[in-house]
Amino acid sequence: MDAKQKRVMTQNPLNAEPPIEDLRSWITPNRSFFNRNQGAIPEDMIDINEWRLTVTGEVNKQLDFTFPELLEMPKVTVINTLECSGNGRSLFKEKAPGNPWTIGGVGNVVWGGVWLKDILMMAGLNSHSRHVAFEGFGKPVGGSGVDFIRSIPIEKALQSTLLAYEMNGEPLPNEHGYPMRAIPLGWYGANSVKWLCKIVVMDKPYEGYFMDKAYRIFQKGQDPKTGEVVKDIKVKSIITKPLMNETVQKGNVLILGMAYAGENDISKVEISFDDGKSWHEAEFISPKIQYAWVQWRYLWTANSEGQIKILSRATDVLGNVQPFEGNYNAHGYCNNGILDHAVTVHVR
Ligand SMILES: Nc1nc2c(c(=O)[nH]1)N[C@H]1C(S)=C(S)[C@@H](COP(=O)(O)O)O[C@H]1N2
Ligand SMILES: [Mo]
Repeated sequence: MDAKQKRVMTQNPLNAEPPIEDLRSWITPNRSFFNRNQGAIPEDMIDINEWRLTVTGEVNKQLDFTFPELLEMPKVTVINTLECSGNGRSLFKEKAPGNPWTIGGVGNVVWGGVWLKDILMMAGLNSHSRHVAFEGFGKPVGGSGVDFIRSIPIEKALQSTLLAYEMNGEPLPNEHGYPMRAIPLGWYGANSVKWLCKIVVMDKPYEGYFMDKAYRIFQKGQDPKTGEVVKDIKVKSIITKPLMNETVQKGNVLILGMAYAGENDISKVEISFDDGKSWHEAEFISPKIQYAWVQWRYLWTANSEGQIKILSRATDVLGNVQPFEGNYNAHGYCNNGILDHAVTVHVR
């Protein structure tokens, strides 16, 4: 049987989500990883001999790294779940503009690269080094017409931000940011600048469209800039089996899913068949490590025929519990609502 294709939401720029079946493996294969682009993917792959990673701004000395120089630095591999903040948008009861993601705007990958910290230490920081801005290639298309630049606080840059050049053991595919992308671990995809070429250390957050207008959580009528910046991934669980509206046989039914909470570990996942009146604990069936989602399963005995709604609820180690309804906002970001992610099945 042929593998199902991704669901393309827009072709240019490319925005696409994998079939839900592809989210059933703990590691997401490169070909099944979602695509999210504000602009065009570089038509010709960046020439690795020409490419430099420039580190500038509030540093003691500007540095230009060649790709081989970065390969010689200590290599780290990290398993990290990357989710687009718009994931789950189409599941909000109220419509929000943007790509109509269901649950597939997320994937878990073995990233290989170098710590941003190592590079910043080589450049040398000073008391004005407060934020780190990432600039990537990528021709702007569509409404915004501006470059994709994002900045993160220096603390995050020094603690847990990877500069990745490998995705599941392969060089980063062109559409996923070849030759390098920034990955603030456990944070939403918007912070993961692809086709990275310049790092600017700044004394304040970078100001621009993708910092101040897009990727802010605000309500209609509110000034976007007063909203919270999209940063760390919120606690969430998804059901990957059965599929929405699937027909299942009476008897034993295997329920599978993933749970993740960005920087925090998941402590439990529970399942409900009665709209949240009673909960049953699911079992973890994958490795459980920081920044990576955990796979869970629940073996359900479906006793009666008819339509049943399956709910899943994740809790992280800090006690954050997935809410019944996601916090609706103008751009439809960060939907982690339990009800919005319920799966209805028909028992025969
Ligand atoms: N240069 C650049 N980097 C980018 C983007 C972009 O449009 N241009 N999109 C961001 C967003 S919103 C997400 S969710 C992720 C998506 O990465 P992917 O296409 O590899 O899934 O890349 C981020 N990095
Ligand atoms: Mo995103």
